[in-house]
Amino acid sequence: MAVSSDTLPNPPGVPVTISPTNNNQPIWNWDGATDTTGIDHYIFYWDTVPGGEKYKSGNLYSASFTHVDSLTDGTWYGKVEAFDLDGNKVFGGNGSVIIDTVPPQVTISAPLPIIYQSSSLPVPAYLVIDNWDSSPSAVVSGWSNTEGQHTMTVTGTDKAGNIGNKSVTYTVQNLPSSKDQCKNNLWKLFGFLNFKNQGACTKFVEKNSSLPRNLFSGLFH
Ligand SMILES: [Ca+2]
Ligand SMILES: [Ca+2]
Repeated sequence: MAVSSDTLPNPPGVPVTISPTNNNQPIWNWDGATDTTGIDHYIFYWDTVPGGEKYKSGNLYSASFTHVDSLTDGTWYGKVEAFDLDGNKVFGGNGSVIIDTVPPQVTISAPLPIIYQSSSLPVPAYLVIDNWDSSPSAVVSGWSNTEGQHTMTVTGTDKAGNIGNKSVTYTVQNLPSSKDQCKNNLWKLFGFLNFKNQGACTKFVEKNSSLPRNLFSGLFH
């Protein structure tokens, strides 16, 4: 029964949730309101402006609210209204959450998907840009200057936990420096030199062994 002398509830706490987040159905929790005759229920309000009341929940009988409809990316504000058993009501303060569901974009400028020699393979060069996070983390894996095919991957992660990545596959192939590297069809490994047979490979080795090394290294990437 309502009594006219009933006092307003002590307001509920500011609603809190993990922020930033890529969960667009976040869960808010708050410290419950208190009242001399007891709290009956809460209503949670949310909007894109602080204190706004564009959207609201139904009656909540615990100090928690989970969005059923997904929030769009951006900053959202939430506040709680507490109702006591006599129908008196009071608002708590504004909480906020940043929703970001867009992963960082990764671009790789080096190495290129081509053949390099070990000595001229460039170090990884890349850019990681995010729609919201001004400094997303970047992790490089798979870069190697040993001979063979390698796939280098750059993985970017923003503060909301979204992950974006890009990969490049390149080959490290050094020039043959001994005739043994031409034998038993091994000359076919040097496809970028366009050898027609083992003899062509052997001639290449003979010719280049007499060239100064610095001139030699300028011939290819
Ligand atoms: Ca009261
Ligand atoms: Ca993002």
